[in-house]
Amino acid sequence: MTHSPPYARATEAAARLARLTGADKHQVGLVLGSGWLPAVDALGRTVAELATTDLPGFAAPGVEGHAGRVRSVEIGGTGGSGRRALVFVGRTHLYEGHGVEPVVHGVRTAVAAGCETIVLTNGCGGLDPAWSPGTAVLISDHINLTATSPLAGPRFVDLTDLYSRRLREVAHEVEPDLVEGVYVQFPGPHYETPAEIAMVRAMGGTLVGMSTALEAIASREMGAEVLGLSLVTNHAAGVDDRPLDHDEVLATGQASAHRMGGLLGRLLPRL
Ligand code: 8IG
Repeated sequence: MTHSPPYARATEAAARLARLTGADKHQVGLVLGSGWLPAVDALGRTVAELATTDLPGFAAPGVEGHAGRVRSVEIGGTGGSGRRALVFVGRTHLYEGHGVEPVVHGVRTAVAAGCETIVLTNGCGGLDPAWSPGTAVLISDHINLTATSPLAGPRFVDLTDLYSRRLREVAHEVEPDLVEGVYVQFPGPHYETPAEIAMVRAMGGTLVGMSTALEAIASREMGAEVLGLSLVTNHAAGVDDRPLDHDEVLATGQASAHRMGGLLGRLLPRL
C-alpha cells in the first residue's frame, strides 16, 4: 500500500533529494517551525541546500511568498559522525488550504530518505502561566482537533507511544529541566477564543498550535520514532489579558534562537 500516490511521491522526492544532496540516506528528519527558524544556522555544517519546490509533491509558496528550504546538515560538527540530518526550514500548514497531503509530504519524504527518527518543532501558545514566552516544552502526547487524518483507508495505526518515551528520556538527559506538555493541534489560522482555551484545559491540553500532530501521525505510520519540541512563544488566549500578536511570536523566536539551536545541536548526535 506504500505504493499508492502520496507514498510514491515521497519516494520520488527522496530519490531526487539523494541526487541533489549527494547523500544516499539521511538519518534524522527535523522540521523547524516558527520560533525555531532562527536556530537553523546553529545545527551544524550545511552540506547542501535546496528549495522544497525543487522536489516533487511540495506545495507552491504560500502567503510569505517564498518556498520552504531543505538542508542536508552534517550531524556532530567537524570530523562528524557521517550521519546527516534532513532539515526542513519551514513547513506547509493545513490552514494554507492545500489539504492534508502536502502537510505531511515533508516527513514522508524524510522517512523515505532513510530517516528513522523525526523531530518536529513548533511555536505555540502555552496554557501554564508559569511558561513565559521562550520556554521550551517537550511534547508528551497530543490531541488532534483538526477533524482530519493524514491517513486514508484501513490504516489502524497505534499511537500509544507516539512521542517516544525513549527519545523523551534522551531529551531529558540533554536538557534536565525540560518540562513536558500535551499539544493540541487546531486547524487555524485564527488563534483560539478564551472559551476554547478553557475547553483545552478541561481536556488535558497544555499547548496549542496549528501543526505537528498530523505530521507525527504520518511519521509514525511509516515506522519512524517521533520527538516533539514546542517553543512557547505566547500565553494562550485568556491566560493573561493581552491580545495575541504575531510580531511577538517572531521576536520570541529571535530571542530564543541561540538556546534552541544549542538544544537541537546537542540533541541531534544522540538520536
Ligand atoms: I506561535 O496561541 C502560536 N501558534 N492555535 N494558538 C494557536 N497557534 C499558535 C499560537 C496559539 N501561538
